[in-house]
Amino acid sequence: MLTRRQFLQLGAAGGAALVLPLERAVQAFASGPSTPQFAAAFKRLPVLRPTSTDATTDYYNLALSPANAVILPGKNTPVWAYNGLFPGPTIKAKANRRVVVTQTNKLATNASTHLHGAHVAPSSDGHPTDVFGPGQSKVYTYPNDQLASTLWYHDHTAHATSRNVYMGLAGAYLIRDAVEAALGLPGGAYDITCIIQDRTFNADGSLSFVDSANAVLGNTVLVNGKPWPFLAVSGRKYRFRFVNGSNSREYELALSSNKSLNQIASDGGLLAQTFVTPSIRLSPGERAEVVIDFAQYPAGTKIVLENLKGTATDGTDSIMRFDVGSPVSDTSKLPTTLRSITKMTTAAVTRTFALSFDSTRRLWVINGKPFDPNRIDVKPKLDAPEIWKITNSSGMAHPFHIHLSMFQILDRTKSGVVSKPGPGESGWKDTVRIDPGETVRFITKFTGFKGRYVYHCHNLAHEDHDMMAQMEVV
Ligand SMILES: [Cu+2]
Repeated sequence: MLTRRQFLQLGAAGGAALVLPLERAVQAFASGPSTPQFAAAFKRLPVLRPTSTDATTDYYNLALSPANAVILPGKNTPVWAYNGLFPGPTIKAKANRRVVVTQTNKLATNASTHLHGAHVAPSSDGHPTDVFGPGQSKVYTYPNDQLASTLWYHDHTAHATSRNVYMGLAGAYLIRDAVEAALGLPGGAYDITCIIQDRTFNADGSLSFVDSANAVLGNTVLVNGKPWPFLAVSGRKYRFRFVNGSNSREYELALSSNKSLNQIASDGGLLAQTFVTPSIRLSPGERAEVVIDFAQYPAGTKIVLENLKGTATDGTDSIMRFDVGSPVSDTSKLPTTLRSITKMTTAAVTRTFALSFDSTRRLWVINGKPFDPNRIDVKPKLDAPEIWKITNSSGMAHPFHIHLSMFQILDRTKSGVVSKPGPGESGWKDTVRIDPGETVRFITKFTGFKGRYVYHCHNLAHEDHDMMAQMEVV
């Protein structure tokens, strides 16, 4: 009899065998984790302080520079960092209060910072060609006229995103609002962001980035820049904001206690209702927030956050561990009903997109075309709802991401079977996993800003090679 995990691993290995990237095939022979698991203490992401504030705006500075991170025991890892931190510092914003971030590039390479999930003007969106070079600065303005949500900022430079993010250019950006505050969810020290990224290291501790058009997969799972960390928790409720900041790896989060996760939010913020689920799939770029009540476990219990998509041979089937301590008083709540989400249902415009691999050019393409910043692929009208129908005819999954607006998934179709999105995918999204052979339809509306934005696969290997296209909102 197979366990659930063995079954899933078998399914993943069997179904994907033909498209297994080289990196992964090599890792399959690994005999165990590359570095000790659950030996490093969990690191909370530092929160960036504004340099000044006024009636409408908080002002921040970020410097992009080379830095040394201590990731593996006893070793230094040269990284490219925001303010010297791997990952970068967390920016905490309030809905409808502006944030202005002045970024200075002290790297020897171009940069362009995209705030993933943000509703912003094109000039602040971090378009792949809107780079600021070594020695230059750029001012990004974020209106935050959107719902409470877990966003993340990361580099988006054309054809260098995969390398730049791998080297460390990523950080969290949280938006809060009054609706969320009124729910009484776990807050303060009990509201914890976890940026999950996989990396491979050279013997000297340096990052081993090998550019690939298929997948950039690491054999070491980092959470907030620490390998497979352990987190001491009290016996009470915690809120975790999981960000899949990995280049190519998809995770499926589950608890080794076999208890369910209480999912409260996805990419664009709170779900309508808390979704109790045994596991959550998270492809690159996606976010999921959960509440875990550790009061249900005796002190001394150790619970691993597992990755049902990983493999035991290299340890990527684990992410981090919660070490449960004594119970403490807990006035926080886990409401069933979270936020009202008005369903979008009709649109006058339907666009179709085909995701495939161009085997002649060895590139990933959208509607047969690789990314060309001089070409406008679609021209959505401001404020006019659109349905996007995206078909993946390739052998690999693609996390499809659009800039400027959140969307609502309408349905998934595979082998002629149409299914509605599950509760965890029924809120606001900016990235949706499209499995091989699958068609996904979502509905969206581009509001607030006219101009050029990109949409692309968020497997950064695919994005760089060259599964990205451009829209101009008119
Ligand atoms: Cu892709």
